[in-house]
Amino acid sequence: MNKKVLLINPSQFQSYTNVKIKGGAIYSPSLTLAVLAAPLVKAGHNVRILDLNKEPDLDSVLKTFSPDFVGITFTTLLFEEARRICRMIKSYSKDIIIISGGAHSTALPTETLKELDIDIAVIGEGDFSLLKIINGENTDTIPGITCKKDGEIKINPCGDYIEDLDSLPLPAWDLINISQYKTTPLLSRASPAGWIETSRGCPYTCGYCTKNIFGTKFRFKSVNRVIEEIEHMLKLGFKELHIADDNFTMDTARAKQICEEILRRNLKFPWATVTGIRIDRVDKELLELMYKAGCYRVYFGIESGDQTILNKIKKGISLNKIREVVEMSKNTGLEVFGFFMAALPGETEDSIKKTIAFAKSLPLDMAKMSITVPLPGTALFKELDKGGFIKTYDWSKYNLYVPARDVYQHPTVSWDIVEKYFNRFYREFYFRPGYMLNFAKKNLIRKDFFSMVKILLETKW
Ligand code: B12
Repeated sequence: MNKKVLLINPSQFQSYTNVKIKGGAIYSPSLTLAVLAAPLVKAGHNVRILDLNKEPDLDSVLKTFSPDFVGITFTTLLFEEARRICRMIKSYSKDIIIISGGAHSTALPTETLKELDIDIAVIGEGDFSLLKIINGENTDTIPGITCKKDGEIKINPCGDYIEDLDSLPLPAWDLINISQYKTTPLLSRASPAGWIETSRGCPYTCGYCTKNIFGTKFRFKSVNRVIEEIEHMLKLGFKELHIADDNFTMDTARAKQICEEILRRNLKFPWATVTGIRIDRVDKELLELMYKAGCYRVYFGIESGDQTILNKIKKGISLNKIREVVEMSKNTGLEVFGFFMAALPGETEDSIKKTIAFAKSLPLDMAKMSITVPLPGTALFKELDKGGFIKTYDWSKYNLYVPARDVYQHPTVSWDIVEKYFNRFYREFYFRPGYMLNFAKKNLIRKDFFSMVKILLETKW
């Protein structure tokens, strides 16, 4: 029997409260919910996607749509927002079955079920487990879900990861009014920009990264499937695409074939690797192909300017290699964005100084530094928790833009030092006369130049 399913994307305001460059936060249509909706729509269920970043009035949607099921996605940072939403839904009707999923539910399913007014927490990939729940299959038989049974919490062991990603239906973007989304000019050339997922999983073991959703095996969509998804998104009105993969260029040959097929089909659209690619998973030929195929900016996870720290977090890259690849990317014509982290394991005043100096020494177009927060489900969280360094499990304090003095005691550096150099990083990187001149020269031709300047002027440096 067809069910009415409401999929909710919570307001991300909580996550970005203290973000340095306010205008740098991305508010795009939710890839997660478009992906989860697709198998449900294909099975004939009546699905609605509600993005509270765009339509905050949950109450009226509950009244007009009166769903049988609600699915909610949230990161750890949005836990309190999820709590508020679930409480609202249950106070509207106790009969609505609430299902949670995503990074936090996967890391702490039992706690999530205990703490929130939800009925089921899905662990890992939810594409088919959600469908089974909505189809009314016996919850005892559905792998990777946690639910309440006779007052007890029952966890069903996870099944295998989805091996054939081409078997997933195309994301149900048509359930979202994408025209209401405007992507910040700092992180886009055209708007609206949309997220595309071409692979899942990453074999690398960076300690601060959440691996428990998609695991360590690199699984990927075929070149034809990726192109089919690109054409689908462009036809629906997306003007730019952002790669959402953990490790898009893990298989450099596949990445090259994707670029070659974009060129062969003469698809013209700007795109960028916004969630970061690895320095050691690109080469000159691939970078040139990416640039020719419309990629205008590559984002690299650089993290630190201190080799000891990079080794300690098992990043597996060298400072020399970083410089070589950043320069190679620039020579190709690509813009380069560097991600850095403060307060990584082993951090000292000296190492954070090195990171700032290193960031300024590279020909980067933009850079972002976030604070290392031990997120549940990561090796770093386990290590700090075991060592007694974690101070609170109040997830609302887990924010990546403020020194995490309330979250944990850092074993090697004080939060005053981190705060001092975190602010210094942005001032010293962006307020270099040469950099500002270059930024102006490069962007003066852009029609949204002044809105970019407005964003930077509104930033509390
Ligand atoms: C792309 C991305 C973003 C995009 C958002 C894309 C989107 N989904 O709309 C942007 C740039 C906006 C973003 C922002 C942030 N992100 Co982010 N992001 C990612 C990334 C790289 C891919 C996520 C994605 O879209 N994957 C594709 C979709 C299809 O997969 P999915 O979302 O995981 O959903 C699947 C399952 O998780 C599950 N599922 C998820 N939700 C639900 C809900 C239900 C009901 C069910 C049944 C199943 C289910 O089923 C889905 C299909 O299999 C992940 C890394 C990762 N490996 O997951 C990090 C990740 C989710 N982000 C993370 C973080 C911390 C953030 C930020 C806080 C970082 C920051 N700098 O501020 C912000 C804040 C945003 C927020 N919501 O709080 C962490 C979350 C960890 C945690 N414990 O919460 C991750 C896991 C990165 C990491 N490696 O640690 N992110």
